[in-house]
Amino acid sequence: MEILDQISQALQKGKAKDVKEMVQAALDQGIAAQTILVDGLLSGMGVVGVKFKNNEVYVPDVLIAARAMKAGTEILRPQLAADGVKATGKIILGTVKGDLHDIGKNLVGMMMEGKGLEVVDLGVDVPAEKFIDAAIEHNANVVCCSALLTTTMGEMKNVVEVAKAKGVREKLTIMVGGAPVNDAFANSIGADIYTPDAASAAEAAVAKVLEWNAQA
Ligand code: B1M
Repeated sequence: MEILDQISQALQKGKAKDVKEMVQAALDQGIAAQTILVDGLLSGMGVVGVKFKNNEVYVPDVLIAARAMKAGTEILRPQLAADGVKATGKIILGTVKGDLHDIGKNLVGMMMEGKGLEVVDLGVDVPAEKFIDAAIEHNANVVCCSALLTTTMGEMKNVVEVAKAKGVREKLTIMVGGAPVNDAFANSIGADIYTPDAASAAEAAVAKVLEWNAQA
């Protein structure tokens, strides 16, 4: 669809206002929020990622593209994950220590909120201790860690270790995700659940919260 391509192009150029308007126009045309996200916004960000890797664009260009991405996702927020099973419960969410990428994490949070969950978003560059302290403080059973760098994904193991050290491992479901993370890595560090995208993360969190609520 032409408008999705236009959204992708505008995002690549970092035109936040145009992205916002076009995302709204696409919604008005009846295009599903998930389609706009994947084939418009994420498609554009994918191109930026490749150019970034090839040194064809630089950090400031990526930052303005990221700003445009955020503007677009905010418009989609009410529509994303509005359907499906819902649950009441608290989730602790953050991007691990040393990592400043937050677009994926924010999408995860948005979709979880769309499913009725209360998300305590700790932001970016979050040390392992802070994830676990927040879970204890908020009496939450699900901790969600995002990492986008191969150099920071190891911090997720620290989250698991700190949970053990503080004696709360058995009371927590530790979920991990982000581009360099996979099932094998999640298993190797002793995390409970890996999901590849925000929608499946939200579904898995709902399922876990329902299980924890049933045990309470
Ligand atoms: Co950076 N960066 N970046 N970057 N950046 C990547 C990740 C990179 C792959 C680019 C590349 O080389 N092609 C590369 C990592 C290489 C590696 O480690 N393998 C990279 C690098 C190297 C860096 C710097 C080191 C660059 C430098 O300074 N020299 C630096 C590091 C800064 C730091 O964090 N300490 C850096 C900086 C930045 C910006 C600040 C400029 C900006 C971030 C802005 C922001 O987030 N506010 C940025 C961006 C935007 C990117 C790319 C282009 C896009 C990332 C993104 O937002 N994607 C990225 C290249 C790429 O991914 N194509 C790149 C869209 C987002 C929706 O996807 O976050 O993957 P993602 O989330 C997905 C899934 O992964 C999943 O759900 C989402 C989709 O539904 N998901 C989860 C995410 N978290 C989850 C948690 C879950 C479950 C699923 O459960 C808990």
